[in-house]
Amino acid sequence: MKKRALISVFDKTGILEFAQFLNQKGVEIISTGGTYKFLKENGLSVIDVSEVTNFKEMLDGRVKTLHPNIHGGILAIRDNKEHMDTIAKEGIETIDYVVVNLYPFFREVQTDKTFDEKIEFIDIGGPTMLRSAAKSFKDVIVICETEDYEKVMKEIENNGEVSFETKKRLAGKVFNLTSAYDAAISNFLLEEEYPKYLNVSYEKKFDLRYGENPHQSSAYYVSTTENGSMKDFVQLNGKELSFNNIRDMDIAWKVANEFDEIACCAVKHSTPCGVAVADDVFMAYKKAHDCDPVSIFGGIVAINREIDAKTAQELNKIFLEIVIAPAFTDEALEILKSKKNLRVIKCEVAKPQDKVEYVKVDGGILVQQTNQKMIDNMEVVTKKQPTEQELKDMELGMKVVKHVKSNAIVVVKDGAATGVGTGQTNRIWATQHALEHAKGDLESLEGAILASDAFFPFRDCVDEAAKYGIKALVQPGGSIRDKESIEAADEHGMTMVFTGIRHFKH
Ligand code: 93A
Repeated sequence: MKKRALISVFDKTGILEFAQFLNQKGVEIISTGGTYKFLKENGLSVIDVSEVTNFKEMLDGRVKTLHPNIHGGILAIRDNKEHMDTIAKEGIETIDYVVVNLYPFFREVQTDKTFDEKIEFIDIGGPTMLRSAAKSFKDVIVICETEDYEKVMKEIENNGEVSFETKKRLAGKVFNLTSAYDAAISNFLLEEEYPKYLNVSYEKKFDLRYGENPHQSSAYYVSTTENGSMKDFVQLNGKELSFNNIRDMDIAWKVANEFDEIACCAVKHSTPCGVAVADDVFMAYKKAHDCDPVSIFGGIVAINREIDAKTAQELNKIFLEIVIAPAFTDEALEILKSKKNLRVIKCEVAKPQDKVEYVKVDGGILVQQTNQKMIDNMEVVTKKQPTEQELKDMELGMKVVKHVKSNAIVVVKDGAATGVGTGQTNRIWATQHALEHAKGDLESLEGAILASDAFFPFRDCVDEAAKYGIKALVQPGGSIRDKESIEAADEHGMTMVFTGIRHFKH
């Protein structure tokens, strides 16, 4: 019996070649409105789908292919005699290829089109045909992505048929797509109720060489429904990005974007190891670098302004994995490009857009709103008041601790995070680490502030900070022993500010 292909594609890329190929193999082509017109205009002999359904396309195209003559032809099991008799009796012929790509809901939902216009991009007939064909994959070759035309043509050319394995894989891809497609629609309609009715919808951006370690396979996916910096960056130079690179770059960019002023953040192993603000880009980098000249080696540097030649020269003095910024002067780019492997990333300055984030646990997933509230209000709880500079440094400190794994303590002086205590299992160790690191060769940390991501459980952190000459502290407050910490601060002649907002990052 003559083979038939049903082709209905929104994206016409590559379809002419593929349809011509099938046609040469003696396959009859059936098509919907736009696809029919396109193929016909290009000289192919095509049958209009309405000839198969005996129905005109109706309701502005909402009903084109939703018909038993289509779905019977796809779903009938070929080696089931009863099925074949049934369709024969109804005058339905089998369909052996289904080639469909959907209305671009993923893309359109992110535009500024109206709500009603977006609704019209919900494809109904397309997913229905795809799902029918995918269920019938033993009998029907189903293609939902333009990139698969080539593969199918090759197999037919070489083997005269498409293997079971390929057919199964093509069917799997259909359900992968349709589930993401439906998830995107549900997220669009239920967005206000995030994360209560969240459905995960991602599409692959690219495969990665490996995951955190070389023996772990890995890929990078981006949201189909949400915007965000890590979706649209452009790589201008350097080696291919790795799993760890993208993760670190995301953190560096988030920290840099906490600031309206010129800011630089260096990240190493998903922890900020240098953060600074300054009046110019060069100084912001220099200060961030000097926070921790050891850890920044092999790190990632994010700057929230255009990078100039002078800064590029300075960046090139050490080995870095990535430099990320919204722009580069031509000269700066040339300088950075002289390092063949250095990944240079251009990314628009933007506050993080994710409304929710996930943490994977074995067999489950935790979903929460993203941490978007920095401070409730700056309440001075000691006799001593903070100076203007201390207040500024406290704000910087909170912006950094927010992105540092708990227990997190950050020491800040004159617009630079000079000590970062991260991921310790108790607060006093984090405090000691941050203080010791910030001190370096200095006599005292006088003039620096110390920021904590969560309340001090005891007065010991305050006492420890006092030993190093710290005179100002910022923390959320909220411990049952707050009084003891306040007393300690007063005893040492320190100022302490409560912010009211905890920034655990586990
Ligand atoms: O409006 S639909 O949901 N109703 C249908 O019956 C139907 N059949 C195919 N959308 C439908 N399609 C979609 O039309 C396909 O998924 C494809 O994206 C598009 C191709 O239309 P045309 O051939 O007119 O360009």
